Amino acid sequence: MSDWDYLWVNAQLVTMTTGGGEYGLIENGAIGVTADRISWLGAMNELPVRAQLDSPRVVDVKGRCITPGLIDCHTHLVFGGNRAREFEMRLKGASYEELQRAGGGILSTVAATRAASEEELFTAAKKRAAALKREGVTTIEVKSGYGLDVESELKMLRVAKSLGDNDPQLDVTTTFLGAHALPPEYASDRAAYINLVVETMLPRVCGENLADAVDGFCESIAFSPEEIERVFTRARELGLAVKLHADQLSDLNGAALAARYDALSADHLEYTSEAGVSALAKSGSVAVLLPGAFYILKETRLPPVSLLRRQQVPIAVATDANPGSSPVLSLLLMLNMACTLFSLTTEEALAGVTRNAAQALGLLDDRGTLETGKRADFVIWDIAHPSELAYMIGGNPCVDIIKDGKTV
Ligand code: DI6
Ligand code: FE
Repeated sequence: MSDWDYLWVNAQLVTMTTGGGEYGLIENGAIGVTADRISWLGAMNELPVRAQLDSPRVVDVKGRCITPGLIDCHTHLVFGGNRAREFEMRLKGASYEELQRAGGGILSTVAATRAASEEELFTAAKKRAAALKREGVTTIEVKSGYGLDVESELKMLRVAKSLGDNDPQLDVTTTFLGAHALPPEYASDRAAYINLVVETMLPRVCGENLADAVDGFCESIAFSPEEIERVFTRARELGLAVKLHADQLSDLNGAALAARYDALSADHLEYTSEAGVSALAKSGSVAVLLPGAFYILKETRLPPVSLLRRQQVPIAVATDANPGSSPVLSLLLMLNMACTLFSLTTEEALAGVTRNAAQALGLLDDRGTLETGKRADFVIWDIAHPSELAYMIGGNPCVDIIKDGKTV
């Protein structure tokens, strides 16, 4: 029986491939793996006649749904301390921007992250990753950006990378976010900090192979479009892909800026204009929506979902897991919020944490859908229809996770 090493049968296969029906659904299907790849996939009645369904290598999932492994394509999972006290202050009326300008916000996490050892950061991040994993997450992106000096940024990236080492369920991609906030020691010399990022941090990060991509926070409380351009220019010279925190709190034409550098994604986008959406459509960048940050900051300005749809920009959804604007460790909750807050369909939301999240990480050839030849990362859910994943809040229906062809 050479078609597969293991076969899962009687499944609702939520393939998330495009061109077929909703969710790329194959009702009453089977999926086989050989080594770490999907080697057979189709309807039960198309199984080869020689298939021996009573073999111990065959698992009957009894009508449950199987989706691709979930992908969280935007997280800040590595950080020191937390900002629960700041959450209290915001509830009493302080705004996120006020706290940031007063030296709190990101900078308070920077102080805690600099003070933490690599081991402490790892232990805390590993716990957060475990929460994501329980809900069927098999790939995450993790950013630096709370170190903001050479050694602390490298420390964060090493910790982020090591989250995936020896973890049978989790692949980690890392992103260098040196342009996240201006560190206090450069408060009076912005250009000198950007020089440090461009001339010292980026070459070190690249030389030590610590990042798959480069991100920036383009915002009045962070960095200007011109400053981000300096970082992106150097990143592209070094052969690194870019992505951007764009137009979250104001429209600085961040989406168009990201598009000019062929960004993998532009993220947030609440204030993105129609021209920004058109630019993303042309560059083929993914729009990553982050409903957790929108919710926590009690934002009212909605991302331009109808325009993104009309211009066929792929939409991803992520947790933005971070200690300030999105203390969120549930990607399933983000599915619900993307639907209720941003009016995505349940199918769009699920595509946002599978196919389009894979594209946002440049990994669509390898994962993100159920197709033969792709990595055998998938999740068995105790649900009868994929809409249930976005519909229910709480009560995690994940029953089994297969990563690289192996049950974990
Ligand atoms: N992502 C970020 O990087 C910033 N906002 C966001 O949505 C700030 C994160 C933080 O407050 O620590
Ligand atoms: Fe973020």
